[in-house]
Amino acid sequence: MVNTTYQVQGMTCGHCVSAVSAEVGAIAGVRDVQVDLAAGRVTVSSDQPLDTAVVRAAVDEAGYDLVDA
Ligand SMILES: [Cu+2]
Repeated sequence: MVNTTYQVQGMTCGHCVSAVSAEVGAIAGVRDVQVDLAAGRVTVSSDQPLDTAVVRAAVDEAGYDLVDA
């Protein structure tokens, strides 16, 4: 299991958390998504390391922006 933390911009409420969790959670191999709304942090647990471009696309699909580390 791999845990990766991403910084996501634009989340403001529980609905945003649900949207991001649903989109990122739908990526193949993702087991769990934990969102820290106050910090704008999204921690993803997956079977294999994820392609950042795929995570970026999922976050974008939800309507938010992945911040470059
Ligand atoms: Cu919201």
